[in-house]
Amino acid sequence: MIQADLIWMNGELVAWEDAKVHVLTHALHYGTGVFEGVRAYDTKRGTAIFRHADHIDRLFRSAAMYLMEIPYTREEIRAATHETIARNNLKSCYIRPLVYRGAGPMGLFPLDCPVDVTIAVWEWGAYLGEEGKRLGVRGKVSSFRRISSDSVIPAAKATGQYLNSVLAKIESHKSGYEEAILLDDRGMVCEGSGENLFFVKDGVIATPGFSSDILGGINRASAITIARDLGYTVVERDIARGELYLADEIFMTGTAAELTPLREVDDRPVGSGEPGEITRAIQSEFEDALHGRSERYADWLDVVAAPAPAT
Ligand code: PPE
Repeated sequence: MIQADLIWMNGELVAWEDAKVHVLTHALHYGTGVFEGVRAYDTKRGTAIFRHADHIDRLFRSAAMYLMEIPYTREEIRAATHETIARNNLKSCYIRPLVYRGAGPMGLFPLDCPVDVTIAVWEWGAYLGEEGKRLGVRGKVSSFRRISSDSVIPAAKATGQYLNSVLAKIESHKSGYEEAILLDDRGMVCEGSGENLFFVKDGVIATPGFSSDILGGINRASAITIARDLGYTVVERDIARGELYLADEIFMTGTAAELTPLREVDDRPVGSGEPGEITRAIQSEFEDALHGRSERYADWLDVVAAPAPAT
């Protein structure tokens, strides 16, 4: 991991090495935190954060669903993020805002614990590899089902919920695959361990909807918009596991993974075994949007003001 210099903690920038918590931090014991994964890109307009307002909104919604009140406004979180990027002199980076129950009374009842907020940034390359983005990755359906609304809140991006993704990720890694595909509690296709999933058959694009307990990915929303703008039909519907084996194309979207095609599922090639035409068309527009090369999606970018020159 490439370290940056400073991390924002409860209103202050502290040295990376000093960004520490107490061992009785509630979230460490019970997973009572919510977070975001955001990326900033080096664009011709300067360093620009992709769909920043949408990520901040989701952070506040995730916190609200777990009855955590964030002690800052959306605008304060936005400004703190800009400052953290600028003060670390990063042109492009991954951004990890985290809101968590800090050290306070022990025990499951969390509402008397403080709500702490941190924002870390660092340089992070392609999550599933540059080659993965170009040639596609190999996925395997996980033996672990995706968490369901029966027991937690899958639409929230909550730290404790990620034990589910972690189990699926370890299993797929140990079995020699790059990514896990989780089915929902009904056995329908849900998503990757950290990505949403799209399926293409006979020119129509399908993706699981919220009734499959997906995380509402911001890149999922972007891919849907781009696909429709390119003239494709996109439907949200249940996808059976067996349909994956009949797919012409499959791709995944996420902040870390960006848009990554799948070239194999459960050892069966997806389509020709190479990323297909529709995947390529959407990926190309999407990459242009991320990197500020697209006029059409220019308002998806939140440009970070360059740091003031030292006086
Ligand atoms: N599902 C899950 C479970 C998930 O974690 C992510 C993002 C998505 C879907 C896609 O959401 P979005 O980024 O808004 O399009 N996963 C984040 C964490 C990855 C990690 O390893 O940490 C991310 O991509 O930042």
